[in-house]
Amino acid sequence: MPSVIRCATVALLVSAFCQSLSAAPPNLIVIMADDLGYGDLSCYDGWIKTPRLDQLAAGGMRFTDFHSSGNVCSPTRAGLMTGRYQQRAGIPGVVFADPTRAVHYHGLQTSETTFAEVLSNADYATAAFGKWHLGYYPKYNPIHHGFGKFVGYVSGNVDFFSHVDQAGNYDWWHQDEHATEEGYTTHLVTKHAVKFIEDNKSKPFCLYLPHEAPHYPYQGPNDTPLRSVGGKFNNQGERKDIQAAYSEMVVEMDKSVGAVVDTVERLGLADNTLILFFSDNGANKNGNNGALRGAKGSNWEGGHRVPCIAYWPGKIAKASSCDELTISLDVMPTILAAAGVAKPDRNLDGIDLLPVMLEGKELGERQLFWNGKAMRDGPWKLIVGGKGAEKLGLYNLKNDLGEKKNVAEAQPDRVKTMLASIEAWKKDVSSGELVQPNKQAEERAKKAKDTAPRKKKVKK
Ligand SMILES: [Ca+2]
Repeated sequence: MPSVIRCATVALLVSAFCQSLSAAPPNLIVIMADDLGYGDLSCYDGWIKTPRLDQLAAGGMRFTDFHSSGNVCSPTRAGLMTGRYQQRAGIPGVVFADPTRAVHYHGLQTSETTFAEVLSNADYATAAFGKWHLGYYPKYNPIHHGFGKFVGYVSGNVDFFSHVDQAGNYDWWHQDEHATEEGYTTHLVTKHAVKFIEDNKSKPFCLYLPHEAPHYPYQGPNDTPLRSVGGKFNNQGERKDIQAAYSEMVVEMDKSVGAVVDTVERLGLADNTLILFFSDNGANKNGNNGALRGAKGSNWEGGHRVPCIAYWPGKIAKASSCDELTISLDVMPTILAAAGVAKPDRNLDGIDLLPVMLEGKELGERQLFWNGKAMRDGPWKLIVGGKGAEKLGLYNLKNDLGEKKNVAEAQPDRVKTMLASIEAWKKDVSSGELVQPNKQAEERAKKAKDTAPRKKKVKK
């Protein structure tokens, strides 16, 4: 072959190879903290030094008006998995560990479509390492929702060392079977995450890493196990210096984020990997929600406005910030768009944020809803009830982030319109089929109650 033709052929091959490289679907990493507040991280002017998350923010985009769709754990997770308000999946509240409550038997039904399922059907390797909290029973396990791998726990929290949940049950799983694995929860899920990235460096992957930190029990990496199966214990842990423990837990999670980023960089995958980090709801009183009113469980901003960082070197502008109104429901449409994979054939409530992240575009005004008790319409927040909100309140968050100045009386027309929107939303999200096995659940709860050992009466 003449050398000119040979060179041309090589050039063509190199060009085709480069094109196939640039066209490779990106890797997707979704990291979620548990109960981390708006005022906890140093990159949000918070009280805990988190150098690795700060680096992520410095190298990417920091959201200032990002929200979890729930103000407690399970609902946000159901919304995150499906890209739809969690009420549509029949998970408006926490799936409790207590077997005498019907809701204990609820979970994410396989009739729902998760982002993992869609990506897995598009040949992505998928895995979840950490907290599931979308059903206690094997039939609800992540492996039945599109995740090829699952290591972690299915309840709301476990002892960071013994992996016993707060009802006294052992709760550590490999796939849908109990497994014994020694170590501190944060370290274990990180180990599995790093290995998963290494194992899948040559094909597109989606890693979901829902951390336990900084949810109670308040245990740092140098503490000892507290809970045993069937034993009696204080759910929160035994440390008196709870804030110090909380801080240690956040620091370990920060290191975990660093380990994931380092792995992606070491394998040369950074430019083709989108990393999202956020929290599933606001902090409780042991954490910090900055200038926001309220805390976890409330419909005030402190219950659901959370830190969120997007990182994709070369694609998302460094040290950028986004003030658009965004929500955890947006994660699914965003990562599917990044992957170039079509959305499932059903309406999603979230929207694709890539135009915001990659081109700095504005979303325009949008409405968001929390539990049928609060809503946003642009800068306006209407709150009609829930923890600590006895009376109807209207706040303009643009100049009143702390929800201190109730202007409901001065704006009756706006209140009326927003109340009508909440009613319409409630009707809309309850219009689907009931997906939880309620009758069965009630029967099982009753049986558990009837067979539970009776508590001794305590004399006064
Ligand atoms: Ca939570």
